[in-house]
Amino acid sequence: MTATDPALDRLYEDFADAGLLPLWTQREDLMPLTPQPAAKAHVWRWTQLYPIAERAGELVPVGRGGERRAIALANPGLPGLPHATPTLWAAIQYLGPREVAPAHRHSQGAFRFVVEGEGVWTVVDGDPVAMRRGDLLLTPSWAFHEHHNPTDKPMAWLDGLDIPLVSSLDAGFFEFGPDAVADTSTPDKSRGERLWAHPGLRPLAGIDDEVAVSPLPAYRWQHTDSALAAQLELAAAGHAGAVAPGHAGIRFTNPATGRDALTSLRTEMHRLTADTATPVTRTVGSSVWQVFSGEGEVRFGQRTVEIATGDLVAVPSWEELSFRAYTDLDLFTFSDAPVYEALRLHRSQIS
Ligand code: GTQ
Ligand code: FE2
Repeated sequence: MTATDPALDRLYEDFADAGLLPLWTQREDLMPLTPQPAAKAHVWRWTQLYPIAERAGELVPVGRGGERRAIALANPGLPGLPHATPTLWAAIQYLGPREVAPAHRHSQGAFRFVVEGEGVWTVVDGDPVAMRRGDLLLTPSWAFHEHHNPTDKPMAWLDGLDIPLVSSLDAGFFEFGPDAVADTSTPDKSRGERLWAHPGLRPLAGIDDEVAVSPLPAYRWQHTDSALAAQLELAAAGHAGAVAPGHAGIRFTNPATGRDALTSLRTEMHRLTADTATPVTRTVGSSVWQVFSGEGEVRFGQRTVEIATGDLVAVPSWEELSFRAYTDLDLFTFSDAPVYEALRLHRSQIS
């Protein structure tokens, strides 16, 4: 029997006419031995991103329709798509002096992380939240949000969303909000923080409510920094609590449940002391890392790339990954881990 067998040819034609395809010709692609991501490990430089965002600020208005001056990291392995990885959106968003990004809401979940600058308030379901260096700000799925910059300086930050995931799940819904800014006040502390940013203390109002997404809209740098510093101090004194010697790490969690702050995205901050290297790890699911401060290198398999403040790194599923710190190195990261864990598809390997 050969491929030119006319009966066999007819069978394949009939498959196509009937809207059918056999497994046996594509088994290796459909069911690989290990994940075979199309996305590539890639690094974007902050020194290139920021000036490009500034130019967009001069040339492109922000307003209703386009909604945001957000410039997405496009993975070179996913040509034509504004996807950092198959599940994750990562963008630099730029808001000039006195500009407003109008209110809307969507089923995609989002956060903002600030590497430099301050002065924008993001109003989340009517609660104005200040954005400052080192802060993580949440915009959970379906919460109305708008951003306004009442200062005379521009500000840029990192947006992380699950846009590609929601797109591949055909679960995207979107609604425009009112055109006028809901609340132009600029409080130092959001209402959410005033209620929830007290360690171990939960307000009695709604204590029995299920709180699926974090009621805390902001995770402030002061808290993140002191949590990381404490781990390293304890480790230096011979106590447990750090990830490894010279490696501190925290996860941003929902204070009501202890679970991930957002339902589809995991967010963490890692601190490596100078000369510390992490073990080579592979994880199912993809991630994006941003250097918050310091210098070091990231290694994908045999390829090593130097990284510095603001640089962004996309890591596909099952890629060999490790970091080495040249100076003290703070790394923010987000991933799709909660999704893989919910589906029990998570796996990792440390070599
Ligand atoms: O700030 O609301 O980068 O809706 C992509 C989509 C930011 C936002 C993005 C969004 C936003
Ligand atoms: Fe949005």
